[in-house]
Amino acid sequence: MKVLILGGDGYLGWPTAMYFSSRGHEVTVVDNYYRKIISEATSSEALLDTPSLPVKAKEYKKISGNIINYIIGDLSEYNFTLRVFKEVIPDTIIHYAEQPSAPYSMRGEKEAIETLNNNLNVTLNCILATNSVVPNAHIIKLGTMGEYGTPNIEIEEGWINIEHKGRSEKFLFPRAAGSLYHTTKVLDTDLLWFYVKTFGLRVTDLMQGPVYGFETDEAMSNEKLYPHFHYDDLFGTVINRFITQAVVGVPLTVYGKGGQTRGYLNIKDTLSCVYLAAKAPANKGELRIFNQFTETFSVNELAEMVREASAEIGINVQIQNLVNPRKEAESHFYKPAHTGLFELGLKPHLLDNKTLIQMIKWISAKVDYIDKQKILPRTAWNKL
Ligand code: USQ
Repeated sequence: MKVLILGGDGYLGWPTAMYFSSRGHEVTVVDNYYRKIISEATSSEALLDTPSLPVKAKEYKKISGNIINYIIGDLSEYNFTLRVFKEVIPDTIIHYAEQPSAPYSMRGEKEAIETLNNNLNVTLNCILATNSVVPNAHIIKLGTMGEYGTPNIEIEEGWINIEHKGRSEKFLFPRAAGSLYHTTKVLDTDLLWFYVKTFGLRVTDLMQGPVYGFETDEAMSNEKLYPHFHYDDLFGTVINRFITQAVVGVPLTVYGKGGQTRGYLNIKDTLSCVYLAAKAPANKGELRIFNQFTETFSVNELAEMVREASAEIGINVQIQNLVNPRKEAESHFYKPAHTGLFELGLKPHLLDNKTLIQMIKWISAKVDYIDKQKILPRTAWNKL
């Protein structure tokens, strides 16, 4: 496959590039370092400074012999996007090029506008350029489980049949996002669905839960090839944050009552899921939706697991319930379906003590780089 990865410098973008490349596919990544720029602008730098794409591509070639092509530019500009598509002529487009942080999108007016403009413009440009240059190509779009929110009924994989007054119809499962960022993903899905119907595109929308981890087989322990690891309140996801907090001696920051339950997955499983979706593309005119996570946990359960794993290697961890900076249900029903990717062959890496301890040990070796000022929540939902 000729694979075009939009957002190829990101936490998931770069590991995905290596994953496809190491399996013999021709990979081009595009990025404008937006994530890095806004991390720096908000004092939320990643744990380690990751090199630029040219340096990473060179390092990767050294250890694997494979070439990853890179193009630097802003995919929210249509002319640039069109040029990239004409240059690459992809079979598969993997679209990660979005502002990925819920707290960042709720930080203020500037960040809200930026998130909405970037995320929707890139999605629309991706759709239009695909239709114009490669209408048979497969778009794989990273959505989020947060599109569904936490309804009091079981969550289906994307679609639901509804019977109403004696008639029935299939609809997108009702969405109820909990931040502006999550709302942009709902709007992305609506855009994709509209153009799947209109242009007959083939699209897979992956509703992914929070991801944890940093180590992937393709990096071959070369830390220059690791993704950005964030532990700050804006860009760090909860498991990555708890592990860092355990190492640096900050009580684990459970927001509110801690009953918030989500579907989680190891970064290695993100890569397999995207690969499985790419190998078995959606049909023309199909918007295929998979719920992409391997197991569910409440925040309290995660905090307990991190405390136990830490205790095994002699680290004493405290847990603290903070006033929740977000507006979200803190104790709720949660039962999402997630069979589609398993049916395609997903073999999950589940969260166990061994995985947690490995992560804790790796972070422990970097303890001098951890800045405690970045840990407590610096932004709240009701500020806007
Ligand atoms: N949480 C805490 N303490 C913390 C950080 C988070 O209790 O220190 C809680 C949050 O309140 C939330 C849960 O943990 O209930 C998950 O938070 P998160 O920051 O790990 O994840 P979230 O903001 O929802 O976003 C992340 C990614 C986003 C992706 C999403 C999937 O940043 O790109 O779309 O996970 S999902 O959560 O299923 O919508």
